Amino acid sequence: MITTDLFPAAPNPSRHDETLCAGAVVLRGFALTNEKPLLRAIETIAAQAPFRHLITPGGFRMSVGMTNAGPLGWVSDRRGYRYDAVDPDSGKPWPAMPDVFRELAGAAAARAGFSGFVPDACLINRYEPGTRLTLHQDRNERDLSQPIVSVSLGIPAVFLFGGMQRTDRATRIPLAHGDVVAWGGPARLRYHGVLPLKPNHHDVLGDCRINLTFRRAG
Ligand code: MD3
Ligand code: FE
Repeated sequence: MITTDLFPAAPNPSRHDETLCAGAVVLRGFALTNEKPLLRAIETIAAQAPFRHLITPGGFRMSVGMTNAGPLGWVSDRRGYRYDAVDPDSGKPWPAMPDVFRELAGAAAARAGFSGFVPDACLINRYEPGTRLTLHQDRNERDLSQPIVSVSLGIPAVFLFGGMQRTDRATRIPLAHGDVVAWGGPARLRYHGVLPLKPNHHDVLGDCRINLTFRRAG
């Protein structure tokens, strides 16, 4: 019998995989096979929990639009950054994590060398031309030995990958529609960000970029 497995469970590195440094692997085009189910799932989530511009603890409106799926969602307000089971705009739980999300994240993590990754949070970031994300660390998750998996969709972006201190020199990594990156181990606490997006157009997503970040938050 012939079986087709879009996301093989066993690590099966392709020659397109790029190791950026210990713990950081780019899987070019890894999300393309499930492009349509992913985009449909994002539409369903955004209909229940619309993208919104959160306020930083310092009082600034984030230029990135955000929503979440899964048992926990990342939120920011004047009180700080945290994960919460409830969408503060609706008072309801965040939309469920679609199977296609969980399976893609687990398969990408396994291929990058992080087996057994089961995310409980998916932060969905929406960028328009001009939108940026300043250098930061992701450290609100309980278990920092768990990786983060990111999926880029829509117009391209330049990702900034820095060091363990904000002032360390950052390398620039172009990320295109369908690219997946897994970050863990010694890369987990590296500073990172996204340069302001250039005006561009994507045939399916229009003038926007959507990034999914899968986390084990709780
Ligand atoms: C490297 N998002 O949501 S994803 C974020 O493209 C975030 O929307 C960016 O940074 C985006 O927090 C970048 C890539 C990423 C995510 C987490 C990381 C890179 C990381 C954690 C540690 C090191
Ligand atoms: Fe981040």
